[in-house]
Amino acid sequence: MKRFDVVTLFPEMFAALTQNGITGRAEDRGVYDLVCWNPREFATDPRKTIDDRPYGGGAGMVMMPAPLVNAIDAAKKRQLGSGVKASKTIYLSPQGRVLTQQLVEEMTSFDGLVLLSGRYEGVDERVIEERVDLEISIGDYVLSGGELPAMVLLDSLIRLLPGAVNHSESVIEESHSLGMLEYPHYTRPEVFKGRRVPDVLLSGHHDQIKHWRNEQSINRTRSRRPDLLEHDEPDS
Ligand code: 4FV
Repeated sequence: MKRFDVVTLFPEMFAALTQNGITGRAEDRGVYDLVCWNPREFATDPRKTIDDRPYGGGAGMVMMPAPLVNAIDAAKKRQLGSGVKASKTIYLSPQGRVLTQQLVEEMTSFDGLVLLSGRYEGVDERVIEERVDLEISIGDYVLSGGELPAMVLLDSLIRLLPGAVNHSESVIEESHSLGMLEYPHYTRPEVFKGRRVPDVLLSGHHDQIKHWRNEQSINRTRSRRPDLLEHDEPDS
């Protein structure tokens, strides 16, 4: 079982992941468990303060180091206590390495992840220096919190875990894991608003279908995301 721990001021948000769809069913199946740690419960003052004004001035607030480090240490203690060997602590932030399918596949090797979801302007830099192994960004835009990025990361990871998806829901032949965009998908009816399903898909010729789909992926990738092809031109 994978162990996921999240340090967040909004633990209730993670019900979106654990109560729904493939990620919800995977938790029910014991593929992973997810525990949230609220830094407020690790605040050191009676008023449970977890944020303060930035040194050097400027707008907004910064998350204080102590409540975060205390929460991260509690999460790591839980992971160690439940037999986790390889655990990584990840801070979700726009300053991080941009998430790709390849990076997600690399992270399936860790049996434990501690995710730090920030709020306000971010966290005190010394938390990152002291406790963070890797910073990850889900994209070059600014959100109001790190909870949605943490769920994006967890969703993309959980669906790759053994036992998470049924064979009919295969994640194997996914174009993105091949560094390309997905071919178009069709289902019944054969004609919708006068638009027909491409004949090759109705032909039953699996080789021709596979070839057509590969062509579609290459053409779409070339026209929409040529940057994805920079690395290597897949052999047609
Ligand atoms: C973000 C991203 C992101 C920055 C300040 C939360 C916000 C606020 N995280 N990929 N893009 N985080 O915008 O990961 O605390």
